[in-house]
Amino acid sequence: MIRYFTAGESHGPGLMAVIEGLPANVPVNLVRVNHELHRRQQGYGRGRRQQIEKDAVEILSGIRFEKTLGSPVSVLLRNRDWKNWTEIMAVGEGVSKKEVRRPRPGHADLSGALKYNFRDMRNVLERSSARETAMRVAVGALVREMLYLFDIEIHSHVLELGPVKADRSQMTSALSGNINEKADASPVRCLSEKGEREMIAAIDRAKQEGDTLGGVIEVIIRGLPPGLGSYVQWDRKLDAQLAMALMSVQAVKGVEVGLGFETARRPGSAVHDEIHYDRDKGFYHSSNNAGGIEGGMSTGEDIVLHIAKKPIPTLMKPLHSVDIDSKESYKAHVERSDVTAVPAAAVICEAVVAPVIANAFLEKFGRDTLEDIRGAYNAYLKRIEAF
Ligand code: EPS
Repeated sequence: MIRYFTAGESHGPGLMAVIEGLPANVPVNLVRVNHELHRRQQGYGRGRRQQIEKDAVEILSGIRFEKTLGSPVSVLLRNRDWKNWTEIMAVGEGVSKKEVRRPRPGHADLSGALKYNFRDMRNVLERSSARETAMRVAVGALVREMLYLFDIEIHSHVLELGPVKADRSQMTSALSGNINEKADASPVRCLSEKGEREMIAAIDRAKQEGDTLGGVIEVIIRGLPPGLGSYVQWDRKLDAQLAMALMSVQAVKGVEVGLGFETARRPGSAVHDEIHYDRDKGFYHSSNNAGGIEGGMSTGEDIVLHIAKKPIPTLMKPLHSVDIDSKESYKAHVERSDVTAVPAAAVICEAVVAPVIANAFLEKFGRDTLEDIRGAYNAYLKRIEAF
């Protein structure tokens, strides 16, 4: 299966990953991979860091003549900001400046310092920073190179940002088309123009007030055949695996599949998607409240996920905290940050679900080489058609 690890500190020399399990002979377009990194750097309400960085991958192994070898793919992404931090983040002897002693409520600072016995909480924040998501987007982008070949698409857009809830009835045409194309054109990835205006105004207000905003993201995965994932064992359930991947994204506090929490409030007759059959289409559902997953398996409908991201914990008007040395009350540490990173988080959510989907796909259709996978996939589609 596809496994990967990331490494790297936010202001260290760079980020890296080793990805194992990508099948052999998958064509890789690095321009497209780097474009995913560019998408993550967008979004209204971000701080100055994104003006410093121009994220692009260097491949150190696993790809030859623009195709995967089936061997581990190792990826490097250098931090341009490193040149400003060489002394503070030195691997050898350095200068201990910019120490962090007043933990930010909502950040990993305090629990991390207690756990690893650090008196300078920079040691925690450098790794817990959402900068790490740049590498996860690179990994997701490489995995998506395989998914494209089977017409599997992963889209995202922003439904809510802070107090603003975009009106879904104004999005219908956008939702049926190429969602990413439209969302990419919006500075807040919102498919409704009114929603976009209101979100931008809310970000401006939060910035003035020294505050930050979270939001709700929708991820839509299209083009999956039915039967990926499994009901037979708890850790093989596709929804469980997707939820884990999404909950691992910095600042994510909730994940819903399809109607999610709303299913708990409705009777069964108003929740479950009725089944139909059509000679051309085969089996299909007349609605998709299940969000494309039943019994831990894909149904063949779009997979629809909602992700709640909390506001970034670094507030320019900081909350109450305690100095870990003096134990006296102080305002929390302030460090350069973003007012919101919800639009970027949507792109990150697309990326982290890609390895989960690819693994479910490879589990069903084999894994060593693209040709074998294609053969198994086509045979499965034929069998389903004749079912
Ligand atoms: C981020 C880079 C960081 C932050 C942000 C995300 O850069 P810097 O700390 O140099 O400004 O902008 O990280 C956080 C908000 C956080 O709490 O860690 C990025 O590349 O996405």
